[in-house]
Formats: sequence, C-alpha cells, structure tokens
Amino acid sequence: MTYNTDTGKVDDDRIELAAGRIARSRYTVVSTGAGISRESGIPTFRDLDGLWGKYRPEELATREGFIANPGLVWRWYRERLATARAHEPNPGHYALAELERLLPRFLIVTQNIDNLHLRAGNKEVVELHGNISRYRCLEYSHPAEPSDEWGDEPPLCHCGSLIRPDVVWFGESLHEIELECAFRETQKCDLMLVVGTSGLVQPAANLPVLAKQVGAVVIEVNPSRSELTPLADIFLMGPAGEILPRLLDKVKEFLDEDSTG
Ligand code: BJW
Repeated sequence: MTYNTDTGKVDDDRIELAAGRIARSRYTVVSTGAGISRESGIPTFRDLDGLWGKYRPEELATREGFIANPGLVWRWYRERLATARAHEPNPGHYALAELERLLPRFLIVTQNIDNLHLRAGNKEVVELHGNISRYRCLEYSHPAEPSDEWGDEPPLCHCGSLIRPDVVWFGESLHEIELECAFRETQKCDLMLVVGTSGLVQPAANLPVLAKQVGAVVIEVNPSRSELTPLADIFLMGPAGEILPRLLDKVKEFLDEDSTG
C-alpha cells in the first residue's frame, strides 16, 4: 500500500485512510521535528527562513563552538529559550495530546527542545536532543538550577566547569536512556507518524527506517517532501497545524463507530 505522491492537496480520502490506520493501531510512536513548532512561531533549522540560513551550526551547536565563544552560544540559547517560552503550542501539538488520551499506547519521540509537547499535555515524551530549559555543566554534566542572577555569560558549576544548556550538539552522543528508549519502543510500534522533520539528522532519522523494518505503517505529515518521504506508506502533504486536527477528528469518528458497534 502506498499513498505517497506529491501531487495535489491532501483530500478527505487520504485523511480517512490514515486516520483508519491510526484508530486501529495498538502502539503509535510519533517522531517529531522542528516543523511541528513552526506554526507556533518557532523557526525550523533548514527551511528557507530557518536558523541555519542565518547562523552557523559549527559556531552555535557544537562543543567546540561553545568552548571558542561561550558567551555567544549562551546568549543564543537564552534568546531561543525566551522565544520558546513566549510561544504557545499550536493545534498540531494539541491534536497529538488528544490522540495520546484516545489511543491504547502512544509515545512521542521528539528532536525538539522547546517543551511544547509537554505544555500541550502529552505525558509520554522522549526528548532526543534534550531540553532548552534545563542546564548542566560542560565537563561532568552536573545538573544546574537556573538562577535570576545569570547574565550574558555562562556561569560556573561548583566544579569550576562552564554551565551549558542541556541540549545535544553535533558530534555529541545523545543521552543513553532517551536513545535506548526511542529505539526499543520503535521496535514495538505498529504505526509511526513522522511530523515536521527533514530526516537529515542522525540517529533520529533512523527511527522511521527501523519502524518500517519491523513492519509498522509509516505516515508522514510535512508541507514538503523530506528524506523520509520515500519510505512513508501514506504521505500527507501539508502543515501539521492543519493536517493533525483533521486526522484527529477522523480518528474520533472511527473510535466512536467502534464503541457504538
Ligand atoms: C513542517 C512545517 C509545518 C516546515 N508542519 N512540517 C551518520 C551519517 C552522517 C552523519 C552522522 C551520522 N551519525 C551522526 C552523524 C552526525 C550528525 C548528523 O546527523 N549530521 C547530519 C546533519 C549529516 N549527528 C550528530 O552529530 C548527533 N550525534 C551523534 O550521532 O553522536 C554519535 C556520532 C557523532 C559523530 C559522528 C558519528 C556518530 C547529534 C545531533 C544533534 C542535533 N542537534 C541539533 C541542534 C541542538 C538543539 C537545538 O539547538 O535546537 O538539533 S541540529 C538541529 O537539527 C536540531 C534538530 O533537532 C535537528 C533536526 O532538525 P529537524 O527537526 O528535522 O528540522 P529541519 O529544519 O531540518 O526540518 C524541518 C522540517 O519541517 C522540514 O522538512 C519542513 O518541510 C517541515 N515543516 N513547516 C509540518 N508547518
């Protein structure tokens, strides 16, 4: 079964097909990326107006960049934290929160660090690339409590090391617990919903590949084709804030029909 073309808008039939699969799923894992937060006003990385069009990832999202210019990286993440806090989850996030309540087993594995899934009400969330509102020290990963006294330069940990945001930069290993959980749970799922990721960054991009290998149905929501589109069984071309609420409405109809016999 492949409903995976880039022609035309997503029609009701295709939404119905995808929603039917979701409603029947025993275990849905959702893999999200920056695209799901775009309609909340948080920029993605690789779209035309994305962060990597304006900033150099080597300078801002690597350990070496932080050591070379700790203040620059610190201020960039402080600004991004302020942006994330100033923006609200959008209808796409809320639709996923509602799906978690409706379906038997549901897990979000997100590359996002912006906290919006948790703020929307999802409970089962694995943050693969960390969380921008948490801090730890550079050398020993000692956790650090944010303080109002923190300024424009990174403070020092009690061990003398610089404090940094608890996010995963290029060239760094992902946190073992989250990584192990994401791959273990993907092996158990029968449906993977991939939302708003370019599928370029490893190891996150391997989750849909693994899902496919274990026989899960893969459904992708994205306004553009991504690296992962070729493996999707159903590609729903459009913004998450529009497509996910439509999917949710249809899933509810299927579940209502099932419960009334
Ligand atoms: C919408 C939308 C709407 C728009 N609705 N959708 C194997 C092969 C090659 C390289 C590697 C490899 N293994 C590891 C690497 C190196 C590297 C990597 O993958 N590099 C590639 C880029 C080539 N990976 C790593 O370094 C990782 N570490 C690791 O694997 O350790 C072991 C190791 C190290 C070194 C070598 C080998 C092994 C760590 C990766 C950390 C990524 N960190 C960042 C920044 C930190 C957090 C932050 O500051 O926010 O994480 S980079 C950035 O990219 C961020 C994101 O989480 C991540 C993914 O981006 P995402 O979410 O996909 O966003 P975009 O912008 O790319 O795409 C947005 C999508 O949304 C688009 O498709 C739009 O169309 C869509 N969209 N509007 C729905 N309304």
